[in-house]
Amino acid sequence: MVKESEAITDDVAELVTSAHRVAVLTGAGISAESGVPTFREAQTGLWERFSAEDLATVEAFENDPALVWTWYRWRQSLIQAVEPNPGHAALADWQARLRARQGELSIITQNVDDLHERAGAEVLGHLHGSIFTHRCVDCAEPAELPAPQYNGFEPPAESEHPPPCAVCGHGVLRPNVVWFAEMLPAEAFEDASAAIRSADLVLVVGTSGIVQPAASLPLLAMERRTPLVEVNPEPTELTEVMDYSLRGPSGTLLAQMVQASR
Ligand code: BV8
Ligand code: ZN
Repeated sequence: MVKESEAITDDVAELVTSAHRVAVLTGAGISAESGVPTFREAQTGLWERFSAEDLATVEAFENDPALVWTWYRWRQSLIQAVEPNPGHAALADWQARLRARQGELSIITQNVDDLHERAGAEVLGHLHGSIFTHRCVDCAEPAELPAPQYNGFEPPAESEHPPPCAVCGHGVLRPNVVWFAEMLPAEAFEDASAAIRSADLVLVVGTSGIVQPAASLPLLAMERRTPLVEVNPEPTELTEVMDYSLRGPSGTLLAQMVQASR
């Protein structure tokens, strides 16, 4: 039966202190305090009539390439304009301290941003790809692009078309994110599964637990009775399988957990 609390309890502090191999699954919520909207929040500007789920699909891109392309380039501008928050920093700090004593903290993220890395952490896998790299829809050749110049805090008034592929000349570019109904990168998913199977503590931070198959990863911990701790201001689809659910913002609670682990 999950134990919910708004602060770190003694038994969570004990788990954190004794953990040697930690696996952390993060979602959009860990970047919320940096100012990056979560996936379930309403869209604005050109995209206000759409949900993120409608836009993050091959069909949406084929149907209106400029609308979807601009959404990603604008989101990339926003991510570039914000900073990692104390939640990202806490995981980076904890990872370094565990590695210093031959332990490990594996970060598996659903996020397409680079805020974990910019906080100094190493990420084991980006299950849903990266917004920063691009490829041709036809020949799949990677393409180098200059950073987008949008104002990340002000949705653009009109959209721009995805550039043509310079290699094959007939495809257009797309971001290297995983769209709905697309397969996840196999290596990232396998590495994530292995890390969770060998962990002695699993954290689930800032995810609604709706999107599959990422949301099934914590079940690998439950099967082995590995302690499961959730950090989220709201209950989620995964709260019921947690041992502990810390009901608050990750920026505060992760910092408290890392403090307790010293
Ligand atoms: C797949 C990249 C196999 C793009 C994303 C029918 C047909 C086909 C597939 C399906 C189907 N029905 C279901 C599926 C499977 C589908 C799925 O799960 N759908 C859901 C909607 C039910 N999954 C897929 O399609 C996956 N592929 O299954 O392939 C296949 C192949 C062919 C046919 C069938 C199957 C691909 C899924 C990947 C999609 N791409 N992102 C982009 O970013 O634009 S997913 C996207 O949504 C994000 O990456 C993220 O992972 C996800 C949103 O989840 P969260 O991260 O949890 O974010 P969310 O906003 O939901 O929640 C934020 C949380 O933060 C909240 O709980 C909130 O309380 C909390 N929070 C807020 N503030 C804070 C906080 N927490 C802590 N601190 C705070 N301060
Ligand atoms: Zn091409």
